[in-house]
Amino acid sequence: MLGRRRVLSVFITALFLLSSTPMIGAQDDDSSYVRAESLVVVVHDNVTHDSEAYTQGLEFYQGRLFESTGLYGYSTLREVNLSSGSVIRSVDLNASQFGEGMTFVDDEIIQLTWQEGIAFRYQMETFDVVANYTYEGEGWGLVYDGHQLIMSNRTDVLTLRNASTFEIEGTLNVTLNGSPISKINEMEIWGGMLLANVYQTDEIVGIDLNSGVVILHIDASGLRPQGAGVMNGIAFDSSTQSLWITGKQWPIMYNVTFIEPEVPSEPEPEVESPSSAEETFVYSNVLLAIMLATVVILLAMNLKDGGRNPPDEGALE
Ligand SMILES: [Ca+2]
Repeated sequence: MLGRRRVLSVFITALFLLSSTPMIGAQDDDSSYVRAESLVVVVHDNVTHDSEAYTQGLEFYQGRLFESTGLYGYSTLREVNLSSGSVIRSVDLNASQFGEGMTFVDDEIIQLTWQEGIAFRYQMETFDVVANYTYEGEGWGLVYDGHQLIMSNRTDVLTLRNASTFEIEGTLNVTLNGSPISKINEMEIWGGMLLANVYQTDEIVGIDLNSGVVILHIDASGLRPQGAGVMNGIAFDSSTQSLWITGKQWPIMYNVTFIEPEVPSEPEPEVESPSSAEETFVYSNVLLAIMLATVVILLAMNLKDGGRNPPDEGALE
């Protein structure tokens, strides 16, 4: 009888433990982040780009294209003919300075350097340097949103700076699907958001300017010409409402838009399926345990009753 009680006790304990197991899948119900919408690039047109230009900054000003190039001894600020790719005019940086991101603030241009900690402010029509600023850390991308300068520096934290003084006024942490995303490089304001190249990838991210959350995740793979450097250069021409993309020493620049992938991507269901399967597995275990426990309880009760009141065959009518 003690053996039956022990068996019954084990099953009831097992039932309790299984029923108290956390339901896998319920943990995934975290709505604290916005999942980025996945898009792909569609090319509408292309023009020649200087394959010698190690593109670090790319921006239009009233339909005119300007570019900042890098590498020690080759760094420039230049105005470029959009149709031919030829350099209209250019100013060289000192050979010890590696050009980086650039952007317009009204009719002036601010250009970063990579590790030299100095930014130059130019008068747009003359390329005369009218001011310079120093800063800590690396200089990567730079863009002006009409209110503040937004500067990237290799990390996931963008620096917000005063457009007149270059002083730091704030920061913006960039996250993709809930996790920090670093190596934000060349940038552009487009459609009310911040578009940015992610260094050493074929990805462009669309970042919410208030939260830093990536709301668009754009796959631009297939654009990079063979033998060329990484994609780095996004510029929106407001005079024609056209968006252009190029890269470091790319011989071509693409006019693009972004669309949803034609074939629905499979990864999402695959991500969901393991947790669903595990959830089903847990429920099955609980159900099985309940059934087994019920059988044991009924068996125990039956044996108990049987021992106390042996069947009276005479009563079977
Ligand atoms: Ca740009």
